[in-house]
Amino acid sequence: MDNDTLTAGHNLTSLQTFLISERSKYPHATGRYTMVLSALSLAGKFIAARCRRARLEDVLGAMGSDNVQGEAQQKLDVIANEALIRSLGSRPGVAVVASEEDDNPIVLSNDTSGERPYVVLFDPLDGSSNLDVCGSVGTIFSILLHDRRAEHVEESALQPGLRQVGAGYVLYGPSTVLVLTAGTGVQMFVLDPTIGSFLLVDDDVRIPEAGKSYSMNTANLGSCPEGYQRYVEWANGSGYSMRYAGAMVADVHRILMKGGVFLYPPTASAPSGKLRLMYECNPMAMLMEQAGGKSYSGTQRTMEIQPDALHQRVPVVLGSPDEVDHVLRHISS
Ligand code: P6P
Repeated sequence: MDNDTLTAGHNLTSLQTFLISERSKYPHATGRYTMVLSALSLAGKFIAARCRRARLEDVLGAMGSDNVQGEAQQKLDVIANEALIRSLGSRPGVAVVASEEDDNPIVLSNDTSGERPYVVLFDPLDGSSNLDVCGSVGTIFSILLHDRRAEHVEESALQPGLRQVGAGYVLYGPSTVLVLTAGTGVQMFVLDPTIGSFLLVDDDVRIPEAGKSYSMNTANLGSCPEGYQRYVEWANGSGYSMRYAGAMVADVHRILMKGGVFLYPPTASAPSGKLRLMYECNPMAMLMEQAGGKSYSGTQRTMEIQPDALHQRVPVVLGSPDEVDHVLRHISS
């Protein structure tokens, strides 16, 4: 079997092998970044397993019985949140975690010696209501360097997206997919549940330049600014298709793979947009730009926004560069 056949058809690179290989490129690396990604991978595998059983456990919980650990049945998004906090908290390298599920950042260490250089923000189970209908859901994460100049360690969580040193998501769908970037391109892994490893399937993910597909909850269209209404009218008249799963990770992954544009504009019920800047839009923006795409919030590049609140919401337009440009042309005119 020649090398090409081996490389092309037989995936022999696990996430751990990939991380060790990447770390070897940086002689002064401490291994703490590797530990953070390893913790996120472990939590992702745990959450994937629980998602597979969510409906069954719900049935057990609905009978008023306790689960096997003697705990009252919990909503899976809380379980996912706990898994991420416990996985990250048990590893060196993380000073602060911030979650959609918690009002304030959680300080794991006030150590400013540099031994815990990272802040990890996440949406533990984005789109969790899709679980009730066996739809795809996801975990989204953003990694910042702990700003030791900050007077309070929590302030490290409020840095613009351009300061991210890593970002990614885990998509819990027919298969479990991990997509991540550390600023040198985008890599994609698929979980092989028979061996419990994420295996590398693409070491340089590139988004198609264009794709005649948009992803938006058009039920909100009537309350969106007129530019978005003009864009949708133009797209519908230009032979575009519309796909919308109602879970950001599922919709964004489709666009990363096939091309197109994802939009969540300002609406009457969400005047600043619905999606959160720090742990939804910024990590997705980094992934898009690293894969050759674009991400804007209105006419501003998403990652340039200076955050003023942890759970700040912003509008978002992200995807193929040509498709984002089509939207910007309509909302800027
Ligand atoms: P709507 C899920 O609730 C979520 O936060 C994102 O995953 C998704 O893109 C969006 O909200 C869906 O919102 O208003 O279309 O139901």
